[in-house]
Amino acid sequence: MKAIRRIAVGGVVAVAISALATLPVSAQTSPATGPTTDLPKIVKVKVGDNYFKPKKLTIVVGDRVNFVWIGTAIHDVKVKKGPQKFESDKQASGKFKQVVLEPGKYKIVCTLHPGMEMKMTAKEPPPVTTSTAPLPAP
Ligand SMILES: [Cu+2]
Repeated sequence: MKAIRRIAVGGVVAVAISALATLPVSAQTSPATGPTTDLPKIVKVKVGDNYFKPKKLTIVVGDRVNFVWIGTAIHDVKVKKGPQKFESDKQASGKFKQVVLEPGKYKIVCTLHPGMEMKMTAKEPPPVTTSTAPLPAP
């Protein structure tokens, strides 16, 4: 019984952390007593004809960015500058999903169209404490 569970969980987790062996995963598995507000989200980014929408994006580490092609031309998604490198295929439709595990600032471009770019900031997840006071907006 235990063996089955290990295989099912291991397959998913191995893919997510393979690019980043140093990130502590244990923090996410601690038993939550309060509301779970730090669950990973799926954040949608549109890949249009020569633009990304939104052009500026802030996410939390662990979120999955879901790039969705909405135009007709061929584009790709590539981290030109940033702590975690990823890159999609060159494609005219479909999706590209990426879990972001490295905090920091990213510059994401389409390598086919100069000027087609976006900025993304990945924040550290809030520390696990008993305080639930919201931080003042900057
Ligand atoms: Cu493009």
